[in-house]
Amino acid sequence: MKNFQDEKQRDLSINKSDGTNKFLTTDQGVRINDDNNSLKAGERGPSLLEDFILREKITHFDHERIPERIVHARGSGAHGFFEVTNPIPELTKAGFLQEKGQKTPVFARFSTVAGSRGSTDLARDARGFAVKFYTQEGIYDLVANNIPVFFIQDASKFPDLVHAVKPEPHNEMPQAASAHDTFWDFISLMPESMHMIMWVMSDRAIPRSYRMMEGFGVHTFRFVNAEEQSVFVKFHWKPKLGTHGVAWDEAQKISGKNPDFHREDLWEAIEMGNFPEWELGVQIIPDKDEHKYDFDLLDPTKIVPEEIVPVTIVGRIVLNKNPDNFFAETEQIAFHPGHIVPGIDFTNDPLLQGRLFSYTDTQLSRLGSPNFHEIPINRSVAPIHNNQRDGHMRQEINTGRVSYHPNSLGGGCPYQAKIAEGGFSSFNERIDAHKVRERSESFNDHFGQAKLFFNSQTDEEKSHIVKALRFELGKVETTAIRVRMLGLLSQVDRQLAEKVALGLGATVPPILETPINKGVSPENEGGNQEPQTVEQAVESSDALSMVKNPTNSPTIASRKTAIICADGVSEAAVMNIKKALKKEDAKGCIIAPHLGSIVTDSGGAIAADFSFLTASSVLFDAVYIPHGTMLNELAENPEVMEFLNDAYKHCKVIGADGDASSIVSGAPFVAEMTNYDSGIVLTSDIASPGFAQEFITAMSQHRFWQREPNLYN
Ligand code: HDD
Repeated sequence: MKNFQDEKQRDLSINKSDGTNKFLTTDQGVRINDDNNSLKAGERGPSLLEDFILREKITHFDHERIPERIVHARGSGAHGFFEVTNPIPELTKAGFLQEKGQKTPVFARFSTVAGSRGSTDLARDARGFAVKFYTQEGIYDLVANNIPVFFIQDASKFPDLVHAVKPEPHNEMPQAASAHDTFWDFISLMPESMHMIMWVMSDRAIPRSYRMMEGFGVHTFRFVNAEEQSVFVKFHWKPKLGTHGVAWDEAQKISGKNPDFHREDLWEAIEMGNFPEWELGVQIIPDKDEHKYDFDLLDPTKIVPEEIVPVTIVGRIVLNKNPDNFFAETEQIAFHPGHIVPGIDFTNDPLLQGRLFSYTDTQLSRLGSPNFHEIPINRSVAPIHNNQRDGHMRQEINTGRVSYHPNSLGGGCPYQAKIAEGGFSSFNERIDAHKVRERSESFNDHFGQAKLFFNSQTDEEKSHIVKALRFELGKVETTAIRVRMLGLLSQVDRQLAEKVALGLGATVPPILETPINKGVSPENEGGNQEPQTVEQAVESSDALSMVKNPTNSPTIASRKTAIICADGVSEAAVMNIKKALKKEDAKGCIIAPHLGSIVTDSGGAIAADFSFLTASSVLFDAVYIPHGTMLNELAENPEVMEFLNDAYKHCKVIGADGDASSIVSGAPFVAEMTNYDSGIVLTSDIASPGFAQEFITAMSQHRFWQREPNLYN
């Protein structure tokens, strides 16, 4: 099996163009002499139709946009590689998983789901986590999300779900937001969505960074080994930096201050050499255990708790190169859960089965041709030979007269591959069934795992879920929808429903045995969808909580600290914290009343990275005010107080030393504090040897959620 040492070998297959030191030409290669003036009859006369240079330029411009993705339109991507750390040839014959150290080039694209291409990164939403593996046996796409379950069980409901969450059709509002009537109307009638709703109302739906999200293949897939034996498999991505979110108030402010927050974060991390990294893990379920659990493995609204089937790590991805051109790569990349290689196969999950149709179909509409596989970012590194021909924008020049099989004129070529030669053959699953439009009764538990998720959260996380639901349902105008939702929530957790109801000024309805109260729409009455709650084998799972998540580590690598300065700041203090942060691969940014240079206490100069106008507290993970002779200027600056107040409200570390401590202790929020929490690092000493370390240790806790008023105390 050939190895890719780095992505350079793949780059060779990409058509790159660089205009440096080149003549400007038309698309036909004619050198252009004047690109600033159109051809006219006289210098003040009308433009001439014969100006082929103008017409070509404007025509191309007029056609520059392609339809954005129906969902996941807003995204960012990067190149990198996948490396096997723990080969599993006994489970799968997939060539890229066979040998330790084996590398495969990848391109990963992260996205929100509901918003348009230009919408904010910080919407409350699931995130897409799609990875294209350019394997030697063809393209393999793992088209995953950062949430391990989905809203619906059957693909036929996907257009309805998406119509409900997208801006409402009469007025195209709201953008990139689920907090509106049509979404909750649909959800309140779809009890199967309750598990996913718990996840999207949690901080998973407002990640701190794409680099700090888990990824999940959602469906159960199959691995198939060389003996054609199969096991069921669930895919997991585990982030090296742990799983972290932001506060909801912070997310909303970031959306205004920097809607490209996640895009910029991914780009900058890669430019700075802080390469994002995830481990790829698999949960393996033997074929014989298909019916062993109290949920159905084919039901995409269910997880397999890690306490029941642990995750085995098989490799890692590292993203180490930003795209050269957003459109050519990130926009034109075409993912498809049906892009699989020998050794990986599907299950009969009805959501997955529908996806297998949808993705090719959408590429035809979006990229406009069945030749989308020829776009450089979509090209397989494995050679392609078949009898597909022609179509819009065909790049390949197929030679010879034969474009059919079987043939004798072409010597029977290209010829079929035997399984032993790497030919794909579907897993030989036995199917013996009636043709029905029905859902299996084993899909009916809509509340059991929603409860498991909720029970696995810390009190702070539960509190966030209540507040998110109060926000979302608070934006719903139709009272009946709110009440219906409270009815469904009460079947997840009575206290949760009551706390949400309190914020809405409503009462939780009694659980009546009427379909409407269970969320089932009147048309479904008598259908086979009566929701149930099944007792779970585990009561709580740490992997489901972001705070207790086993992926979390104390690293502060690539986190950003705002160092608030003004003329007279202590140069030694600034250098000290910057050095300490750099040692941890974190960054200190100088924020000052103006851009340019800040004069330090020793007469030196420090360059400001941002002014108070171009920076904001919500764009940083921590705030530090060094001592110096600038006390009065900063203490009287309302922008400084806003910085500190937001940092406090969003549960971040705040630090100050020497006389600067008094700025923090004079801040209004100090009055609210019952005791100095560990996220406030103050010292009156101007040369405290342990200060920087204490600040960094506090930062490594990421957020001090216990600071917030907690609804579960
Ligand atoms: Fe999907 C895009 C993930 C259900 C139909 N989906 C898309 C992307 C991701 C997912 C990550 C963006 C890929 C990229 O970056 O280009 N989708 C999921 C997951 C699902 C899921 C994890 C449930 C487990 N999707 C789903 C269903 C359908 C679709 C049930 C249709 C029946 N998804 C699409 C699509 C998209 C898409 C409309 C839009 C753009 C694209 O495919 O290329 O076909």
